[in-house]
Amino acid sequence: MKSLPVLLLAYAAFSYAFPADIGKKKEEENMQLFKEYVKNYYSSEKDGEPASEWKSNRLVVDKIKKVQEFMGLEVTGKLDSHTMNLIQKPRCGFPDTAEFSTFAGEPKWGKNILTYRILNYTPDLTAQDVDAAIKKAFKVWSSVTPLKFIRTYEGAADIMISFAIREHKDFIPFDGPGGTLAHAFAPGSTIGGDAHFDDEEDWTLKSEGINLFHVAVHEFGHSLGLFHSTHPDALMYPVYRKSDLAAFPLHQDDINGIQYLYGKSSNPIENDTEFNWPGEPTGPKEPAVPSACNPELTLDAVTTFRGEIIFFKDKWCKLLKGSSFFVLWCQFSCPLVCFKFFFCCFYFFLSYDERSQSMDKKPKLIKNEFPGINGKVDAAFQNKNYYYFFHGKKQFEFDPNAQKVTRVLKTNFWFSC
Ligand code: TQI
Ligand code: CA
Ligand code: ZN
Ligand code: ZN
Repeated sequence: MKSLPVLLLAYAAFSYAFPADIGKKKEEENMQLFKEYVKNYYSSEKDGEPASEWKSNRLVVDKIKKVQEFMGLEVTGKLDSHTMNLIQKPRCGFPDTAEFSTFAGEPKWGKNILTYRILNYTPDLTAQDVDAAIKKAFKVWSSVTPLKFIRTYEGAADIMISFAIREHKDFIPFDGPGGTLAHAFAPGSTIGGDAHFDDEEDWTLKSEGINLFHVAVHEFGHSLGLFHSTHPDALMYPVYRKSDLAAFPLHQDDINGIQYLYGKSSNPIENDTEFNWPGEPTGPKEPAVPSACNPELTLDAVTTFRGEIIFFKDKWCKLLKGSSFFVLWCQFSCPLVCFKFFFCCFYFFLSYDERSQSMDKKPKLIKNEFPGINGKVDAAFQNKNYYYFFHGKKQFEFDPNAQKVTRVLKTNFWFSC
C-alpha cells in the first residue's frame, strides 16, 4: 500500500511517454462512456444495478454485445470505433429496452397541475365510491410524478370523466357488455385527456366484475400520454386481469414510462397519511404509512432480496434501491420475500443457507454468536460484509470477521434522510 503514491506519480510522469498507456487511458474513457450509455438507455438495468455487474469481464462483454446487436452493428464484444461512434451520436432519449410506450408524437401535458371533472355516475356504485376510486386512481400517478390533480365541478376540465353507452358523440361507440371497457384520449385540447367508461359493464370495487379503480388507473395512464406496454406485468399491458387489490397497482415499467414523460415524484405516497386503496375490506383503519425520516422510526423486519434491501414496518414494505427509496408493493403481502435469508426473533435467530436451501434446526442465541449485540433485536439483515441489527431507534453494524460491533447508526440511516 505504501508504494501507491509513488506508483501514481510514475504513471502520471510516463503516461504520455508510452503509446500503450495512452491506449489504456482511452480504453478506460470509452468504458466510462459505455457505462453511462447503458445506464441511460437500457433502462431495465438502470436502477440499483450492483457495481459487481461491471467487475466481471464476461458480463461487460455480454453487455457490449447486447448493445451492438440492438444497434445493428457487428457483434464483436469490443468497444471498437463503430460502437464508440454510435454511442457518442445525438439520439432520442427513449430507452432502448423499455417496454412501455407513448403515443406517436409523444403528446403530454405541458403543465403539472391538471383538473378533472366527473360528469355523471354509474348506477352500479354509489357516487361516493366512484369519487373515491377516481381520486385514488389519480393519486397512483401523482405519487410517482410531479403531477397534481384537482377536481372541478363545472366548466371544462383537462380530464372530463363520464359513463356512457354505445354511440356517445366521439365516433367511438361502446360495444355493450364485455369487449371494450373504457377508453381515454391522449393529452390535448378539447377531448384530449378525457376518459369514458362503458356503462354496460358491471363496475365494482372488488375483484369480481370490472374493477373501476384498476381500469381508471389504466385509462388515466392513456390520459397522461402512456400507450400500451409489452411487459405482461405492467398495468399498461392491454390485458385485463384480476388485480391484487391490496397492492400498489403500478409496475416499475409503468413508473419508468410516466417518469420518462413527466419526471420523478415530488409527492411520494409516504408523506400521505390517508392513503388507503379503494375496495379494501372496511374494518379498523389501516395504520398510516410510517415516515422513514422520523428519527423515532423503529422497524419490524428487514431482508435483502435480489440485491435490494427491503424494510418492513407495520404492514408497509419499503424497498431501497441505491440511495433513493420508495414505496413499492406497499402492503405486507409478500411472505415469500420475508421468508428469505434471515430470520430474527428477539434474542434468538435462525439462519437460512441459500445454497443448501436449508434452515438451522435450532435457534441460536444472538448474543453468543454476535458479541456486543446484547439487547432485544427487532430486525436484522446482511449487506456487503456486515450484519445490521436493529434495536428500537438504533442499529448496530457488526463485522463478522472482526467479530465485533463497528458502528452504531440511527435506524433510518438507510433512507438518506
Ligand atoms: N380499452 C382499451 C384501453 O384503454 C381501449 C383501447 C384499445 C385503447 N386500444 C387503445 C385506448 C389504444 C388507448 C390507446 O386499453 S379496454 C384494459 C386492460 C381496457 C383494457 O376496454 O380494452 C384496461 C380498458 F388493460 F385491462 F386490458 C382498461 Cl385496464
Ligand atoms: Ca363494452
Ligand atoms: Zn368515448
Ligand atoms: Zn389501454
